[in-house]
Amino acid sequence: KIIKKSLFQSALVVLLMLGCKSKAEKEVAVVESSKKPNIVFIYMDDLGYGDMSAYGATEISTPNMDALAKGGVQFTNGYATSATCTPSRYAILTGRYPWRNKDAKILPGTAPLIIDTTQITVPKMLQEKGYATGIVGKWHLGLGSGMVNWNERVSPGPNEVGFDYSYILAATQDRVPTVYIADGYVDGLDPNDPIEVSYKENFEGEPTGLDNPELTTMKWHHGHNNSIVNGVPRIGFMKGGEAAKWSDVDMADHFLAKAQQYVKEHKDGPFFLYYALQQPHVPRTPHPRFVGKSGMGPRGDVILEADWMIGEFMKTLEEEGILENTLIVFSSDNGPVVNDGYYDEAVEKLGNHTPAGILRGGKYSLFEAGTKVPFITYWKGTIAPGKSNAMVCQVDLLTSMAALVGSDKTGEDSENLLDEFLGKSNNGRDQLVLEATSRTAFRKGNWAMIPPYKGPAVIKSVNIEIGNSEKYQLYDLEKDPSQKENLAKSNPEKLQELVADFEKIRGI
Ligand code: NG6
Ligand code: CA
Repeated sequence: KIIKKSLFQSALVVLLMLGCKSKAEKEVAVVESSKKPNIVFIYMDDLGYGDMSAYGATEISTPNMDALAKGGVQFTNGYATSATCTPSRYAILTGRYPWRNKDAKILPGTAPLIIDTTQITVPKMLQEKGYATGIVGKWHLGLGSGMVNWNERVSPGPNEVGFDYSYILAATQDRVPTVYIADGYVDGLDPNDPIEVSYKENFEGEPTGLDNPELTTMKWHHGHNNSIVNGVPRIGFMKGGEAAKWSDVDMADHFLAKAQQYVKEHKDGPFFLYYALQQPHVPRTPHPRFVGKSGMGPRGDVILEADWMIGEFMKTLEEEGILENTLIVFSSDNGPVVNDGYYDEAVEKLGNHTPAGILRGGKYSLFEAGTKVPFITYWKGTIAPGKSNAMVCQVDLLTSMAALVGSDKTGEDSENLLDEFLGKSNNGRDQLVLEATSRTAFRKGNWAMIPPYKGPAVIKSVNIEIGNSEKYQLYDLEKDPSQKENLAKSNPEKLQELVADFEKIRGI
């Protein structure tokens, strides 16, 4: 190896002496790229603003997530674009508001890919700058372009929108197919036991949560009564693929191992890793070593489990000697929900824990708790620790990361907030359009405006106020972060201002 290297070096010197510019330029580019920081997005699923001790939780302790918050910039006004998963994940990767894409809503496991393969994405932009790019964990942005045959390579998918490496779960932990997909191939599939998936009807003779409750170890509360896998009734029907089915209790360890392996294989960098954990989304299935640890039932236990995974992942960065050359962005795809469709004691054992902190609403909601989430940037030795109240959104990461690596790429709705993300500025965005189950609302300065929407004010099954009202709502978040007092009537000028700006952006 050493001989090879010195041979290469002397060859290079000769080439340089000969004035062979292209080779020399190449060498410069290599040197530059080796200085570029690695970038890791750690993305939680349904972790609420109040679910971390660093954000004020007193009933649960998340030391590893807190270490990121305390050693980095902890944003108190950080947003996902949306109050559900698919649209937020669309935005974080594309820098484009999800409401511009009518397909960006909670997808079934059989939905086609909703990112245009010609569209710019964070990993594509980084690939162009010499980055290796990988995703480990939850995808939920659709796969294929119509009828997917799970027994062949499933494409287009993450590998077609910028990831050189992908190891994913297709949709959600509660949706079929309950298998991992590695670079488009179902991991561990036995060709003699092909997989069939349907969201329309069951396969003959297959048990379901609805008809065979005696076969379930977790009971469904609403939805989630189709195919049963590992005792858990899911959304959608699936047949076959027995050997490829994942083990729910091992999922967190499994993804951690893949993420660590990715880091080890790419430590010479630069790399981008999108590590999308599945917790605390339902079904909450902690590994036995975390069962009972939170005293809050499985929802608390899987938060502790995720916290541990993050600690282990950080240790790997440190052991590989790349912690100080790695920017970590930590956040969650939407706000919290306690009962999201299974009887799992989350409600009964919640005690004094408030997953949304002081915020109103939760997952699915246009109120603050739907989209305001833990949001942290951490870069040891480069980012000075501190808190920031700048308004930032996950949609801004594309343009900001482009600025970091010297790319001129921008996302349609993505602002360059690199200074904010590096803790050098407290400015943030002036305004932001928020989305929840295809409805939109607006934030400007310290104000939040929710236009009138028909429909129930509360989704009873999950017990969350989602923001529907016949009247306009206007809140002063500086004085009233819990959105208790609607000022639409008493401050018509402010309301008009926000409505006008909102409608302009929405094109209404
Ligand atoms: C809902 C599911 C919920 C969850 C959600 C997606 C029912 C009744 N509820 O439709 O359990 O899976 O979709 O969550 O099926 S998300 O975080 O991926 O957006
Ligand atoms: Ca989610």
